[in-house]
Amino acid sequence: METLRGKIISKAFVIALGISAAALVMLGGCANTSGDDSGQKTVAAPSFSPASGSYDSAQKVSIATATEAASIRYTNDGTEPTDSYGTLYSEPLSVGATETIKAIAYRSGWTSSIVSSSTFTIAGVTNNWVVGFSQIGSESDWRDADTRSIQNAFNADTSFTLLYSDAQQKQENQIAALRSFIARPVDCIIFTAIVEAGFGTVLQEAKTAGIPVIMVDRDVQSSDQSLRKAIIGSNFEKEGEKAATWLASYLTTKGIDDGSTTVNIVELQGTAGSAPTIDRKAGFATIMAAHSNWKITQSETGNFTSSDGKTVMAKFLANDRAIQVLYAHNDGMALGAIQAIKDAGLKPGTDITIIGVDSIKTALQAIVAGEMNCSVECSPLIGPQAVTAVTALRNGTSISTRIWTNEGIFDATNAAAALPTREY
Ligand code: GYE
Repeated sequence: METLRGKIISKAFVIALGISAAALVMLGGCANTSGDDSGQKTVAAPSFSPASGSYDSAQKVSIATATEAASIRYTNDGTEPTDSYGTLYSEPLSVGATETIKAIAYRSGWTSSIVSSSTFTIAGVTNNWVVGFSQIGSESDWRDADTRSIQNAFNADTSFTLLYSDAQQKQENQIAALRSFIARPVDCIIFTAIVEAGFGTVLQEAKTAGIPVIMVDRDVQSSDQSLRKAIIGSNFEKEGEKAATWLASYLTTKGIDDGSTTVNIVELQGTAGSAPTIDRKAGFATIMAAHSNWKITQSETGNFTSSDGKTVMAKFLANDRAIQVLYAHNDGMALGAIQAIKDAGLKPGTDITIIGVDSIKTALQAIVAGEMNCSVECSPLIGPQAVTAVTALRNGTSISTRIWTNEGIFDATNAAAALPTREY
């Protein structure tokens, strides 16, 4: 998908110039292939349109490279983009307040371009709100869909300028990003807390500076919740309960659980100390309390990533092949675990009942293929609700401190029907 989007950008650029792709390759080749000692070609540096400068009104800024089939990543929080860091460029950015955009262009097998940087000074725009968004990283498909939803929703409304900051899974990066938003100062902060604890001081700094903070997805610990305005997201504890409730009825129907023989369950937890890990574990445990024969025999973090899900599941299986159920705190880890189960010569979805959370497209496909049994939905499409909440704050309207997202559950009875319209 990412490469495809990159291609679309380059195509659009080619069409805009009215020259053939072949000519452009040559142009790219001549313009920037002085290359390195290995003879590898270098991607042409991105250019901005309009160019950097002072403007009286909000601008739609396009970024392009002369190299065909190259992708572009950019940042607007002062950090340096690389071929794996920064937002993948897909459409013109709405710039309604002064900001510096840095961009890099890259293509597989080529040397990446230098980083181009452009500062846009916007004067005379009075009603624009600058919103700083501190995201935790891109550990899962869910996270990428969540980032896109928020960026697209704010980008679509030219009265907002969204400064996006990717913490790359590090709490200290989030604290630094929040401090830079406070120093600017932005009008509002959108914040997803990587873990619940440890953000009290910086949230107090935002409050003292009079900058409202709206949490999306992951909240901070309860003792710090008075420091933020609201939380928009899912009920993670309910998700854990739904997973266990579904499991109870499935195991009974399949004759796997007679109510007294031990049911051997393993658990792949998400990021340690994060709200969804704490709550998904707790919700599952609540329902499990009514099933005295269910036993969690092994439980470890897979950090919400597919690769760790695979590694940890392989370890679980090496310790014990008699596992009957896998409860994974997200689908990405469940999908990684499916690989480990196959590698161990077992049949996922049959020998081991597998439940995940998120309901990403690839999990629904695994359900349809019979390799996974259930996924509890957790929607990442929070952008529109975030825009509504920030707009209300700008208008001086009060907002609810708890804004829920709507969610269901998928298994073999409804996964196939949902796939064609699934957005993430
Ligand atoms: O379930 C997982 C992601 O915080 C709800 O984080 C989110 C979780 C989601 O990486 O896939």
